[in-house]
Amino acid sequence: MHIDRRPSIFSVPLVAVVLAVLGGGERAAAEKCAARCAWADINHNNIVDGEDLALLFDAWNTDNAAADINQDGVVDGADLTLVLASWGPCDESAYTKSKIMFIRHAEKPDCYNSQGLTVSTCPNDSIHYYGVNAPGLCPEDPESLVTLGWERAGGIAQLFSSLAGTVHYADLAEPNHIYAAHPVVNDPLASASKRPVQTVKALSSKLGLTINTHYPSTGSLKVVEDAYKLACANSTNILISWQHELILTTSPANVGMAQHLCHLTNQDPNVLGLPQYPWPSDRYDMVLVFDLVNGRITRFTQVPQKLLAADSVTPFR
Ligand SMILES: [Ca+2]
Ligand SMILES: [Ca+2]
Repeated sequence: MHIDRRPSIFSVPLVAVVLAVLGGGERAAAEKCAARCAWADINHNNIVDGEDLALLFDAWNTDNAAADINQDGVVDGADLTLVLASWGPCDESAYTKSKIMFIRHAEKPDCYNSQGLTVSTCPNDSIHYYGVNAPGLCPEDPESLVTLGWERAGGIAQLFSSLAGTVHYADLAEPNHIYAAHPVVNDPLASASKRPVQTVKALSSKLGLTINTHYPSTGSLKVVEDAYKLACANSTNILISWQHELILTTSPANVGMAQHLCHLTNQDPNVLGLPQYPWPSDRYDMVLVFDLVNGRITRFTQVPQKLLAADSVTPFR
């Protein structure tokens, strides 16, 4: 479908008429996440007007990503609704700009070599590390971090806290909210691991934040939904410390937390560049970072922590 690019055609009264005939459900969806101007301003000139509408119609019935406002794979009436609902000048000062960052809990009981790399068996040059709690009073605690993991937890306290107003890596941010999986004992479904909380304990103490442990490991998708609501409504930064197999997975039966965030924003994980494979079981050293503007993911980044000797900078595939 093609139309002339004559902005005068698309006057505000026309928009008002079209909005008036849209169903309540569509309007509610269109207005779901504060002002959607950032989504609908297809040509990025800080106003949603006839030029954006013309671009939308030029791309009608295609998978043009720029005009596919809700990123569901097709440019259609749902995208038209979003453009019309956002009509007018963009108020960039009203945009919410947030980060949702995922880390896996730090090192668990396992065999590690002298470099701190996990190895499948414990040959002569490797050591089996046992879990130990924070006071060091509970040796061989299978649900706690190993000493390597406590070292990482100390590094994380530095990595995510600002020094002179800046965090160590530009792609990270000091969190305003920290979530960690609550350990649950004697539940066949939920994890009893104390590691997600232990991993961010030093950071939370340093920042004066209370770790939100409202959800056990089985509440992984609820945590993402809570975090998304926060990131949508206000400019805020959120760190989530969880079990790696629940953050990133390719299992159709168990949607990963990272994939779920993409689904909440109607965005394609593949277009955003999410890894194609589950979180590697021997990697503790990566941060998955989602930047959001007005509740839409504008960037996905993998940030290597580079804290311990064996930490890799190789991104997940
Ligand atoms: Ca525009
Ligand atoms: Ca669409």
